[in-house]
Amino acid sequence: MDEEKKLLITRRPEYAAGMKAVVISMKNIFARMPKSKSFKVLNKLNKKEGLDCPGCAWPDPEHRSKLGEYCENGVKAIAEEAMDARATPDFFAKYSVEELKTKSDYWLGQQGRLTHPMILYPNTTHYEEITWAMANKLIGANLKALDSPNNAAFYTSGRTSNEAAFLYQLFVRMYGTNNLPDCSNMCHESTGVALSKTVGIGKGSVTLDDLYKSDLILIFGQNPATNHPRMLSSLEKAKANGAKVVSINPMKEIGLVKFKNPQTIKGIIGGGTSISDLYLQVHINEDVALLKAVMIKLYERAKTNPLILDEDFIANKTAGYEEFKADLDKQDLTTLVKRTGLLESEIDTFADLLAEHKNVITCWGMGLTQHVNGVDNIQEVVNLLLMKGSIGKPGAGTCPVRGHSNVQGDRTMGIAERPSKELLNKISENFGFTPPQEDGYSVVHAIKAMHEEKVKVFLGMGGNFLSAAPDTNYTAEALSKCNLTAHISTKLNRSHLTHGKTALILPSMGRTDRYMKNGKSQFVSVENSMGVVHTTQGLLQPPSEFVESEPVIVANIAKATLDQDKVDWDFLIEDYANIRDLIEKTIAGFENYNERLKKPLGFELPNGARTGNFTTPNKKANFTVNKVSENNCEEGEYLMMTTRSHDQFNTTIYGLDDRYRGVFNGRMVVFMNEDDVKSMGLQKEDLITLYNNYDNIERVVEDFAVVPYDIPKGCLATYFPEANPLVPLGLQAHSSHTPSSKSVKVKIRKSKAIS
Ligand SMILES: Nc1nc2c(c(=O)[nH]1)N[C@H]1C(S)=C(S)[C@@H](COP(=O)(O)OP(=O)(O)OC[C@H]3O[C@@H](n4cnc5c(=O)[nH]c(N)nc54)[C@H](O)[C@@H]3O)O[C@H]1N2
Ligand SMILES: Nc1nc2c(c(=O)[nH]1)N[C@H]1C(S)=C(S)[C@@H](COP(=O)(O)OP(=O)(O)OC[C@H]3O[C@@H](n4cnc5c(=O)[nH]c(N)nc54)[C@H](O)[C@@H]3O)O[C@H]1N2
Ligand code: SF4
Ligand SMILES: [Mo]
Repeated sequence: MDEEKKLLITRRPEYAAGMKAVVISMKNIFARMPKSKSFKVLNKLNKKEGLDCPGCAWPDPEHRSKLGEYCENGVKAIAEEAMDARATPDFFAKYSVEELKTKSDYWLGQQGRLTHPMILYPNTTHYEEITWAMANKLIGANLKALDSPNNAAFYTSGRTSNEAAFLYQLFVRMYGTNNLPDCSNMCHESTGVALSKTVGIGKGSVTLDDLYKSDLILIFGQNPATNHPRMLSSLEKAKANGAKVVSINPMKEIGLVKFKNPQTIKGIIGGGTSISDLYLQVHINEDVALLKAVMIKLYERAKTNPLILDEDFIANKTAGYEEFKADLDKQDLTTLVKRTGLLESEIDTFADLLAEHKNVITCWGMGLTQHVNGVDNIQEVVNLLLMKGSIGKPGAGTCPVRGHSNVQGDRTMGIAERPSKELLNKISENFGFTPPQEDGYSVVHAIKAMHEEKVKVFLGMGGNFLSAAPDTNYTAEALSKCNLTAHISTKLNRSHLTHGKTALILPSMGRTDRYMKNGKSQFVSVENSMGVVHTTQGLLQPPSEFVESEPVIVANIAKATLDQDKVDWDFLIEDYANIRDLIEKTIAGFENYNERLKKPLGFELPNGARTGNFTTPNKKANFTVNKVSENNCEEGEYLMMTTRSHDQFNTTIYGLDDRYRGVFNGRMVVFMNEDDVKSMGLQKEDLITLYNNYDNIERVVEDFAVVPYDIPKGCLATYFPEANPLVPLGLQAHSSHTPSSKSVKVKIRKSKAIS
């Protein structure tokens, strides 16, 4: 990949995937590792008892394709982790931290796997090698020196296994804090909050089988062709069974239009499968307005055909219906329709589809969660499902599509800054200490606390906190104020370069690495987006003898920090089955954990909403009253979303193309409606500056090239993390505190010509 190549903006392709996806994925992996090694891993990828893909959390089907049950982006995730390149101590001796800061995220990633624990001492310029023993001692000493355990924050990113996550939260709580901010806070937290309140479980209710049985699938704010590519195969199967699909998304995402499945003859030589029967290009953050409008129209249709609604379900299984209905009756349809930016006839077609079909599934991604009213968005989706009685029965329900491959499992294991009383009681019962009871810091709270110098030690279990977080400049200041920042990482990233007074990089094994203990190869377990827990086993030689597995790293930090004898950390890491025995005792739903993991497909966790047993306090599914968004842009203001390109996994940049949107060799772009481009006197590829002014602070990013695109007027799209400096920390969802990175008001001006 050549970073010097000129930006190229072309027409979008007509479909997603096809043979091109296969060719590109193979090119990508062969550029990073030998063919023999590539095939060795790919042969095991997503096989029963094999290696779980480190990419997204989309579940594996029961019957796996002989051609390989993985996608282009799964291959890229493997290649990025298992690549042959190495960032050794020599590399760190060659480049100062200041020099590394000038490099792109893509370049940093291409330097390869980390091989040794490294330290940056105060007031020095280069990372140097350190032993594990010294590194652990330093972390322990820094943690012990704090006035209160609440002066430390312990971040987690969602690739961490169940075993490592369980040990990590146990260590953190024994140390004495619930400061466990998590990538979930920036991701599906709004989902967790909304679903817990309305249906009693913060996870989705459907299985893959439900998708195949559904008659109508609604996909809100999600781009599966890039972020959950195998979801397209599941949608193809659902469509073959007769399901209709409606996509609700401001941007025209090509994978939601047409898919060519490279695993079928039809996909290779045929015309492919049309995915969406209806594509609603709603204005950014007007999903509540759209849902209200379509629900009003459903009631109109129900006057002549009451069977459209499930009155029995509403009467027997739900609460809050009167308030919900009374509020809906007060809404003005014309105003709602106007807010959506859609034609009323499009909303009529949507209402007809909803009226004609009984079993509805709603899928959603970051397009619903990352708004100030993110929780309202999801609660309103639930209202629609409840009207239709479409939850708790086959072929219907909620399907939030999770991001990281084990983000859901990490939460189940107790990575939570607001833990349930049930979890805390179990910990106290099993481990003989009283865990902290007060809420800890979420991501945005942790950033503020670091900035205010209330948090002085930051430990990251995976992830790239600086680049993932909002308000990049403020977050950088916050991290710089810490005494110690330490990251357990597989690859070099920007969070290692904006650091506390002392900084540590602790090299970790990833999914693909084989972990041997006492001559036995250990496996770990993970939970997918549909609540199925199963094993994953690495098979490659780790990058160096100094790279440790995550549970071992946690156990050794715990030993260096805690003066206790309640947990025998060495025994736990002797055999990971010992950790699973403790999980079984502590976390509901994990009875016979070790035994049940022997089943090739793993096992399903209990899910009340799936069976119609709502575990809310009133034992009902709850209707709610939700407000439409409060985004009213003034003249010259746009609403900007930050989204993913096809060549990235969050802050890891695999390449510089976004081929499904026709953009090549560049990421500093802004997608804009063609009329807006014209009315601003701009042209394709003009460089513009984006800026805003929240809380009297001007936030600015410069030199983004204009890409005219099929997106509603008044809406802009940029890539994450390049546009994160524009997302104010204070702009966050009510109740979930998720940064509002999909609706940021910005203004634009032409950048000064570079002479
Ligand atoms: N290859 C790859 N796979 C990934 C990731 C990755 O970066 N790369 N990231 C992983 C992670 S952690 C996550 S959380 C998921 C994310 O997966 P997605 O949820 O698909 O994430 P985004 O790319 O942020 O895109 C969200 C979609 O929401 C739309 N959208 C934006 N604003 C609105 C709105 O107001 N309303 C509606 N209806 N739609 C809106 C955008 O146009 C876009 O299509 O993917 C996971 N999988
Ligand atoms: N503006 C904006 N901001 C966003 C988003 C957005 O849509 N827009 N999306 C948000 C979302 S949904 C999420 S989930 C967050 C993601 O936030 P994070 O989870 O913090 O970010 P990642 O980029 O996934 O983390 C990548 C790093 O994880 C490390 N890593 C990878 N695999 C492993 C492993 O197996 N073990 C260990 N120990 N380390 C590993 C590598 O060092 C790599 O550099 O970003 C959020 N930020
Ligand atoms: S859909 Fe997700 S989990 Fe499956 S192979 Fe692709 S990236 Fe991996
Ligand atoms: Mo995410």
